[in-house]
Amino acid sequence: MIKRIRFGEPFFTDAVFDDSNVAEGKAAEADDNGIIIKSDGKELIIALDKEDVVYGLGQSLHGINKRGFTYISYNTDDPHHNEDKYSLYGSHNFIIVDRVDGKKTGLFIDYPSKVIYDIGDSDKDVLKITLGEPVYPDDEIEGKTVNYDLYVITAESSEKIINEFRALIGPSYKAPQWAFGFGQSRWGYMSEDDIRRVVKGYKDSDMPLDMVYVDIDYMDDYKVFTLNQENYPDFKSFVSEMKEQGIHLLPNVDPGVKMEEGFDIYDEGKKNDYYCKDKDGEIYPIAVWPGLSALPDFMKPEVRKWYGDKYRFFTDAGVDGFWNDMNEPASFYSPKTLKNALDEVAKVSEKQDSLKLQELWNMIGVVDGMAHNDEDYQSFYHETDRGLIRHDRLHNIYGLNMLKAGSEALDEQLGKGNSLIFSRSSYIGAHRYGGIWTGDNCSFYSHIELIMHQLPGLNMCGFLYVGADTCGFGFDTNEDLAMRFLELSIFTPLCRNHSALGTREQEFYRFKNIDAFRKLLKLRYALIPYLYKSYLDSIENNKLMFTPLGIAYPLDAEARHIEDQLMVGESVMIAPVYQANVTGRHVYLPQDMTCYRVKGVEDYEEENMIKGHHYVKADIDEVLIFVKAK
Ligand code: MIG
Repeated sequence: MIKRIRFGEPFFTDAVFDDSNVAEGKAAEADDNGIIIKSDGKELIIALDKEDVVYGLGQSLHGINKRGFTYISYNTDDPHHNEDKYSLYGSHNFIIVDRVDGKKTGLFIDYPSKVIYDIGDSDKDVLKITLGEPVYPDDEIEGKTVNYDLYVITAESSEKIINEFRALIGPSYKAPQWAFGFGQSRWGYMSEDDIRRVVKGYKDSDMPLDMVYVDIDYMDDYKVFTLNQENYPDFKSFVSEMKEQGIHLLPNVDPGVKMEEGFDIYDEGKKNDYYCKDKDGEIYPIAVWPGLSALPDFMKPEVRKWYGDKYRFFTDAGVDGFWNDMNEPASFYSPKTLKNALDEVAKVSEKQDSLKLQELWNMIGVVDGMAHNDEDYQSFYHETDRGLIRHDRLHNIYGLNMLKAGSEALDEQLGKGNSLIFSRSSYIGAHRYGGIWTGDNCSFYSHIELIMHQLPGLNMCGFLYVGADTCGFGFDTNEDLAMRFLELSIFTPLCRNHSALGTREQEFYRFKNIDAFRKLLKLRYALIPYLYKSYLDSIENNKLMFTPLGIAYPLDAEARHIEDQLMVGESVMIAPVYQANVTGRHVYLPQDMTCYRVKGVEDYEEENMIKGHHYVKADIDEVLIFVKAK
C-alpha cells in the first residue's frame, strides 16, 4: 500500500509516473509506520532496532545496509569517493526500513533539493531525515514551510515494497542488447587514429569489443556538438568504418555551452532565452571545459527540445550511443568565486613575511571552494510554470532533465529502443530516460566493493542499466586489480573500461596475462543471454537484477547481514573478490548451490556445496559463480 503525505505545494520533479494506486494520507498517520514527523515535515524520525536493516539511497557510499553513516542528497561532481564524503552524482531518496519483526516500510522523499539522512550515525538507534532549503517560486516566503511529497509504502516484504515503488516511478529505460557488449574508453583518445589503434589492439589480441567511447577530446575547443576538424577530418566516414568493424562510437555530451559570440549554438540559445540567468536577467556564467559557459535551462520543455535536436549532429553521422557528463551541473569556477579566490591570494601575497598558517589554510580553502560552489547554485534561476526558482532548490533534477532532453530526442531520431544513453547525474525518474554510470571512481580495491554495494540500491530506484569505470578511473591500476575489477564488471549491464587522462594505460591488451583477460571478456559475452534476460525481467516485473541476500532470503537471519555477495537474476549468486593478494574468500550459501570456479567459458571447476559457510579458493583469474541447486 502506498500513501502520499503532501507538505505545502511540491514542485513537479518527474519522478512519479503512475500514482493510480496511491492513497492520500495525513502526517499524523505516518506514526502507524513508526515515523515521527516534526517541524511541519522538515524532520522525520524513525527508531531502529539492532537487527533492522536500512536499504536504498541508490548511488551512495558505504554498504548495502546503509546504517551507521550520514548521507546527503545533493548532486555533486566529486572524484574522491572516500569514506569522509556525503554526496555523489545522483540523489535517490528512497529507503526501506526492513524491520526484523516483519514490519517493512519504504519511504520516498520526492524533493529536488538537499535531504540529509543520518542513519544511526549520531545515534545508533535513530534514523533521522532532515530536509534542507525549501523550494519556493520566489524568495519572499522563504522559511515558512517545506514543499514535498512523502510516499510511505508498506508491505510484508522488502521485495514487495520495491515492486510497488518501481510501479510508482514507472518503467526503467531499456537499453538495446548491443549495449551489453564490452566498451573501451579513456579520456585522452585524441583522434581517429588513436581510436583505430585501440580497436586494432583488441582485434589483434582476439578480444571482443563493441564500443569505443569518445571523451571530450573530440570537440573543437570543448564546444558542444562540434568536432575538431584536424583530428576528425571526416567523421561520418569514420563512424561507418567503425560500424563495419562492429564498433559503436559513443561521444560524451556536456551541458555547458561556451559563451562565445559567433558560436551558433550559443547565439541561438541566447536569442531564444534558453539559458539560466541571475536575478537581473543576465546569463549566469560558470566555467567548465570550454571556459565560461552558459547552462541550458533544461527545466523548460522548449530548451530540452532544442538541445535534443542538436543530437542530430551525431545521429545524422550514424552515431547511436551517448553519455551525458558534468550535469550535476559541475562548475570549476564562476567569475564570482574566481574573484573571491584571487582576492584571498592577493591578501596572502601582501603579507608573506608575517603570514599566519591559519591565513594560508583559509586561502587554500577559498581557492578549493571555487568549484561547485553553493553561492553559485544560489545565484541563478530556472524558469518554471511556478515562476522563477533558484537553482539550489531544484539542483538535484538538473541532470535528469538534461538526460530527458537527449533520451527523448534519440527516440525520435533513431526510434525507441535503438540507441544507448546514460548519464552521470540523476534523480529518481531519470531511470526512465537512460542508464547511469557511477562516475569517477579510482583504481582501488575498495571501489570494487563500492560498486557491489551500489548495484542493489540503484536497482531499487529503477536504475538498471548501470556500471562502474572498470579497472578504476583515477589513479593507476595494475594487472591484478584490473582483473579483479573485470571479474565483477562482467556481470553489470554497462561493462566499460574507462580511465582518466594521465593515469596508467589500462586497455586489456596491454597487460601480461592477455590470455586471462580474453577468457574473461569472452565469458562476459557468454553470459549476455542470461544477463539481458534478467535485465528485461527486472524492467518488466519491477524487480531487482542485483538482489541483496537479505531480500532474496528474508527468512534467513544470516543472509540479512551479508554485504559482499549478490544474487544476479533468478538463479545465480556472485561473490566477487575485492581484496588484494588473496587467493580465495569466505562465502555464505543461503541454500545448496553449485559453485563454479571459472577462468573461461570452457575452463572451470564445479563443486556442489551445501547451505552454510565456506572458504572458497579463487585464483587471480578465477570468477566465483554460484548456481542454485535444483
Ligand atoms: O572534469 O570528460 O566523469 O568520465 O572522462 C572531468 C572528462 C570531466 C568527468 C567524467 C569522466 C570523463 C571526464 N569528465
